[in-house]
Amino acid sequence: MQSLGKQSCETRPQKNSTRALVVGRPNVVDEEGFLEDVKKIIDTRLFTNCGPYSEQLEKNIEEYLGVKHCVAVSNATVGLELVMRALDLEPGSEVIVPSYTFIATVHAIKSCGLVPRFCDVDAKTHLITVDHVSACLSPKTAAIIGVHLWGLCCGVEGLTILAEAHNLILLFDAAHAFGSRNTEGVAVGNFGKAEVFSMHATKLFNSFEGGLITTNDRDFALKVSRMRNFGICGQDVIGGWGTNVKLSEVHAAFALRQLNGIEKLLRIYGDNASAYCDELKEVVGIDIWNERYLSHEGCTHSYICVEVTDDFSMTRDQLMAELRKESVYGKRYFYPGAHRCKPYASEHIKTLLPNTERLCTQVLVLPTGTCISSEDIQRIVSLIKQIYATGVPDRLAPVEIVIDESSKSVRLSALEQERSLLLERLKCCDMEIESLNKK
Ligand code: T4K
Repeated sequence: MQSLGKQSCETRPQKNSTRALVVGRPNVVDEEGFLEDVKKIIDTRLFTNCGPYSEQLEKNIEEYLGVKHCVAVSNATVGLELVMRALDLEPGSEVIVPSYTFIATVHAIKSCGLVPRFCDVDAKTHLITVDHVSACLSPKTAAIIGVHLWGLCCGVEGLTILAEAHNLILLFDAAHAFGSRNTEGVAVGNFGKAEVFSMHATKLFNSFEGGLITTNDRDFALKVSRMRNFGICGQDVIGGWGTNVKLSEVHAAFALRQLNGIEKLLRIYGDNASAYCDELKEVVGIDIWNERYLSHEGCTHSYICVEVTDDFSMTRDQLMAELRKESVYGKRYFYPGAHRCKPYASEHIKTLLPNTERLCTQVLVLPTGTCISSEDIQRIVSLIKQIYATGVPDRLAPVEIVIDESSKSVRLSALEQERSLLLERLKCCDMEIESLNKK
């Protein structure tokens, strides 16, 4: 039987003589210090339930971001859920969300009995805009979730005005954006009703797992803080509904050590982005997103994102497959787009999000972080240039993507599902063409 735990790790590197370069290899700032903390945690027998390390982490995050309140939780997905539950939105109300995001943002909405209303993103920034959101407003809209992708802050000012004008709640998924700032230099974490960061292993600022909810609203912070701990608000007193999404002391201790090294981490990600841009900006058909924001100090470049356009000598998937043969594991974030994924796809056969759909077929995320040296970047860009020069003549040629053996059956069923959705979509297009031709 296939190991259940391995299902999602499509890119777990294969054994190969060349060192595998992956997206999201975790940063570790201070291993020795952390091991000392673990020893203390074991000695004191204070393992969880908002202990001293968690409290210290929240305090230090508030100081670093200049935000009034931080509530640490076990990951960003449950953090988003908690925030939405705390808002007591009418069940069935719509939440406007970009389809171009990690599926977690959308699943969190659904988990709360709310309905995701998919919105397109700007072709250049990859972020939602006032215009895209406005096009999705309906009498059922209750909230908007902006996602600060790749470490770039959304246009928060415009979105705030729009939300206020329509009496909507504005939230931000800041999973990618710890350390990011808007153009005025205000740290992400301060916008909307609340923002949620991820400290997943693969993030610039990570713990093994973890999430942070930030808000400048005291009452809201208190409500969310109680809800993460079963609704307990005093000895033997339950103040309301709650669940268990606390951050353990070991996770908090690791995050505190990472926070001590945050400036160094930000510098490394910035330097990696500059190195990639220097090398890739001249390559025909490679549009490197990071280049647009190199001079924006508030962008952390927590991901390196390239758009493989039609001018490149092969498709994005063909390039990804070629790179994997050389142990470079790029990721297709966020293929095929949330509105084309289960359980949302069947209701969105007719939803057209042109920019999202283009990005889902063109974007390739490349390795960055502290485990990627300038020599590694050189190797990756040389490979891309070499692959460009060699090319493949047939853009429709089948792509063989190296995947972990344990993921094979999952991948097969996903492809079958995708194929049937595409066929359905094709039918819809044919019908629309026919009806337009008749008019
Ligand atoms: N919102 C947004 C916009 C997000 O991007 C995410 C998470 C969330 C919300 C939710 O946050 P959390 O609830 O997770 O706190 C990964 C991460 O699992 C996920 O956290 C992240 N976004 C997403 C963008 O990436 P996968 O499916 O790509 O993971 P996987 O297992 O393929 O790993 C990615 C790469 O990292 C691989 O190349 C291997 C490497 N890796 C991974 C782990 C876990 C390591 O080298 N070591 C490790 O321990 O989702």
